[in-house]
Amino acid sequence: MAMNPKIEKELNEQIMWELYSSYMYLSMSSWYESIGLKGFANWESVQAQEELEHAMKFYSYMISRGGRVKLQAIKEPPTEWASPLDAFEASLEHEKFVTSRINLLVELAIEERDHPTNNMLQWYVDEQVEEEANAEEILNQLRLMGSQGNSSLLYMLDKELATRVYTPPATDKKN
Ligand code: OFO
Repeated sequence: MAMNPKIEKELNEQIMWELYSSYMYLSMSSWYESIGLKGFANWESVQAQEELEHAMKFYSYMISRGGRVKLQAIKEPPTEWASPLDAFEASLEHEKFVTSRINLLVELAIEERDHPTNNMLQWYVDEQVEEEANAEEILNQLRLMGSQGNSSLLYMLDKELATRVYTPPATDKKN
């Protein structure tokens, strides 16, 4: 059993983008640690773990379809940002890019009549709605504080972001 080569190529590229997402959020996490925003650092580290999970979900799917996974180079992420506002603007922009990649994959699966791949991708379609909404929600709070940041509000938001916990995926066969 072999995979459609066009789909296989794009899924391999997508694994790289998900790993890049993980790398970028981990880089954000370390930057937040360096400026003393431990709650923000926690939030980004959970995000980095979720992105690894996204990459592994594609990986397992490819293997289950007889595809050949070929890992690609992951580019170096930025290591600092001008402010938390700047970092969340970059996150939202990146998630919009990832959404456009998922849409492209769905369109390709439909074009190639690859129904299982189209079906698998619907999880990512829903996930991207959540990914963009999460980044946007925090971005809006940061915008309300003003670009200079109101330190007591920032402290409160940091406390809130400290509560995010990584939940490993359920061991459902589809996940
Ligand atoms: Fe994988 O969702 Fe963000 O990038």
